[in-house]
Amino acid sequence: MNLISEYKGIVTKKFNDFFFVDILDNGELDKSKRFLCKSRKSLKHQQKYIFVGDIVTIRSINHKDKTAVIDDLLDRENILHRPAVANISDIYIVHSFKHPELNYSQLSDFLINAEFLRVKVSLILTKSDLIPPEKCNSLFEKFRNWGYEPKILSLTSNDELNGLVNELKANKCSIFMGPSGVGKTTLLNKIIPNINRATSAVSNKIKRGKNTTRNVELFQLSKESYIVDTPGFNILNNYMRPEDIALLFPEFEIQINQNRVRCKFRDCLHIDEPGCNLNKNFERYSFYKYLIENSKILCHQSQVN
Ligand SMILES: Nc1nc2c(ncn2[C@@H]2O[C@H](COP(=O)(O)OP(=O)(O)OP(=O)(O)O)[C@@H](O)[C@H]2O)c(=O)[nH]1
Ligand SMILES: [Mg+2]
Ligand SMILES: [Zn+2]
Repeated sequence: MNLISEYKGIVTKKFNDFFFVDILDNGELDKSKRFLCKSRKSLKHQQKYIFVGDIVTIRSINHKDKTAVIDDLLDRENILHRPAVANISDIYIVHSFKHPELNYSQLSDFLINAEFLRVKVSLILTKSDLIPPEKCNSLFEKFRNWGYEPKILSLTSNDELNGLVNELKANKCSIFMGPSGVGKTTLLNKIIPNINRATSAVSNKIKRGKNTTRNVELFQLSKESYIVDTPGFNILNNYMRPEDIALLFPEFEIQINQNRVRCKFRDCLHIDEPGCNLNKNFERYSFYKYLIENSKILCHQSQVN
C-alpha cells in the first residue's frame, strides 16, 4: 500500500480542463509517474490559473487509473504570457535561414519580447544547408553585432548539436520559440530521440509552416532539466516602459552593465540627451528609437484615457 497522499509535480501539458503532471521525486525518466489531473475548483476562484511549467501539489491519487487532482500551485519564478509557460530559465529563439525566409524585423521582435522576461536569451538559426556558407558567415557576424552568438544548425550536420545539448542539460527549463516551420520540433526530436513528435514540411507555395505543433509541451531532458516545445505563433508585443527598453537591447545593455560608459542623467533614454555617451552606432538603433516613440505614445494615451 502506498501511504503517501500528496506529491509534488510539474505540469507538462494542458488541454481543455485537463493537465498532465509528472511527479517530481527521484527525477528518473519514467512514464509511469505521469498523472492526468483536473485542478481543484477553488484554485480557479482564487485566480490561481495553472500553466505548463508550473510546480503543483497533487492529491486524490489513483495509481491504477493514473489520475489525480491538482491541490495547489507553488510560487513561480516567472510567467511568459504567449505562449503561456511558467518557470522558464532560458529562452531559445529559433528561426530558419530559409523556408520560411529569415525576417529581421520579426526576429528582432521575438528577441526583444524574450528579453522582457529577464532570463538568458539565445538565438538558434536552422536550415543552414539551404544557403551558401558565405551567406551563413555574414549573417553570423550580423547577429553577433546584435549581441547574440547564434548557434547554426542543419539537418545535414551535427557539429553544433552536442554543444547545444550540453548547454540545455545545464539549464533548468529551456523553451524553443519561433515562427511555424523553422524546425523547433525537428530539433527537439533530435535532442530527445524517443519522443517522436510530429513535424511537417513547409508549404511549397508560400514557404510557410503549417502550424504542426498545436500545444505547448514540456519534455524531460535529464534529471533536472526540461525543454518546452511551442507552436509557431506571432509575437504579442508586451507593453514596455520607455526607460526599460535599453535593457532589452544587448547592444546597450553590455555598455550599461559593464559601466564603461556613463550617461549624464539617471533617466536618460539615450536618444539625443546632451551628455549621453553611449555608443549608438549599431544596426538596430533606429528600431530602438521606434520602440521608445511607440512606448511614449502608448504611455500618453493611457494617461489621457
Ligand atoms: N533543409 C532543412 N530542413 C529542415 C531543417 N530543420 C527542419 N527542417 C524541416 O522543416 C520542416 C518544419 O519543421 P518542424 O520541426 O515541423 O517546424 P516547427 O518549428 O516545429 O513548426 P511548428 O510546429 O508549425 O511551429 C520539416 O519538414 C523539417 O524536416 C534543416 O536544418 N534543414
Ligand atoms: Mg513544431
Ligand atoms: Zn544615455
